[in-house]
Amino acid sequence: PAVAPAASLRPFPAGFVLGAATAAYQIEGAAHEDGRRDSIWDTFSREPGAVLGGDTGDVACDHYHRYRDDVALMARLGLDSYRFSVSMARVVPDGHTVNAKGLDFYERLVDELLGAGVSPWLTLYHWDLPQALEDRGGWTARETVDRFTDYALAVHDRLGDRVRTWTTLNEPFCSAFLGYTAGVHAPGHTDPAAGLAAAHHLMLGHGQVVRALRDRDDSLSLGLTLNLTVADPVDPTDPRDVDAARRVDAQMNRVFLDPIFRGAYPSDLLEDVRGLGLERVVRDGDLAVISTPIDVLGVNYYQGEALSHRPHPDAPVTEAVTARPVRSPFPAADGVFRHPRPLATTAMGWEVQPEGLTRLLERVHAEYAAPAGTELYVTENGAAFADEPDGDGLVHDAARTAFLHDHLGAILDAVDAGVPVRGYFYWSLLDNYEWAWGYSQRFGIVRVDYDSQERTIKDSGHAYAAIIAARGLPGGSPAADGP
Ligand code: GBH
Repeated sequence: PAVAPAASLRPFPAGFVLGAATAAYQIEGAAHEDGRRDSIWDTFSREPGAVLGGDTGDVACDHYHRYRDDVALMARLGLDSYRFSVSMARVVPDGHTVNAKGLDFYERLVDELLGAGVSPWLTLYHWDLPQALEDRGGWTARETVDRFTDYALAVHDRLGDRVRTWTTLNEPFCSAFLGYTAGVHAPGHTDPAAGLAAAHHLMLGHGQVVRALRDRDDSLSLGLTLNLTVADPVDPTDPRDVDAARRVDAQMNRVFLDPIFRGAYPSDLLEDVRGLGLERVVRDGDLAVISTPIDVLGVNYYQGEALSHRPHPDAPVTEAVTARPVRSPFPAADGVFRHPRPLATTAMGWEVQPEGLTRLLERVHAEYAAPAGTELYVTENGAAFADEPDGDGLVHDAARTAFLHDHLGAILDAVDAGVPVRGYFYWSLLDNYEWAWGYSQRFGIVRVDYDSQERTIKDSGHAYAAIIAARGLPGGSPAADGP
């Protein structure tokens, strides 16, 4: 698409943060260097059939050794902020003893970012629990909450003077229900009760860490990131489909939003999961800790979904990548089935639905963030496409540029509707290790050649850099400009 004239620029609000995100296990490599020991993903990725192609994060993007070049890339793109995660398995390899060399790495990274004028946005937990803790029950064990708190304080000891934004968890839905109930993520269990126990302990860990960090320094900006969805009934006139959509909303969105913002599990959810032992996991006082006020809520949005009470022949209950046995991530999954819609899809098969992001932000703002005075950010959004370099060595990923443009437009639609969204992080800065999909899926605005570790900014990266430089979105959708 031609460069839009300045007149048709749709500006971002003043101070709007434009950044990109990654996570430790997906990019760092150096899996056993400087004292790092196995996390649950090192174990899981070695289980036969767990990850496509048997791929592991042993080397990944070798970011552990190339972080300086990667920060230089961020500066070239003009990113305001970089959202990264700290590997718990690097900092407390045995689950409790602090490994100074692990912290050294994050100190080097943060100093490099600050030197380049890119503001660090730190996530404490993006799924890499030390295997030593999993051996004692992982997130189903209450003890993990205290180990997580001690770990967070150790990271704060080192970086508290230079990192302002601290989020505790990335997507507890995935840690709990993809890891302990669906079996598609580490540690690979398929147990509805375990998923619920894990979800509760993850949130308790979140609340306890927010309290501990706030006690130390009340100027920090604290919160967490949730992956939220827009659950629509396939047939809005069929009460059974409406109920399927309600259940998914309860088990993906409200199971986290309500305890965190309202200090209680939703009563319809408690009804749905009756008999799965949640009441034996929750102790007096837990919900007060979980609902400790937060400054920021990060929303990760990839797609919405249409739910029916009827199975669909083409839609699996979960994203099974290999032949390994899996089940639905929902602990109360009876009569809950996803149906595909006539929408464009990405290489993951995920539906492209930017207007869902507008609706989601409006709802989360009105029902949760605004009453609590919590700032809203989109901390992930992005797409995998099968993009390969062209004859010119460049990656002409027009579909990703359109995806980025349309989702930023959807955020501006929410802003126009009165939702004060504060920023956006594209997922991901780099092509990287896409969990159960291994290296088969590329989400980056920067291509990584896994043989040479060479980085190439894709067309979408250049487009994003132009948007950041202009502080606004060029008018018209690139998708609509095509033939
Ligand atoms: C995010 O998770 C992650 O934070 C990031 O690490 C990852 O690389 C990125 O997105 C791209 O995948 O209910 O079993 O059918 C993705 C969020 C939410 C995607 C749940 C899959 C459906 C799985 N996920 N979703 S299932």
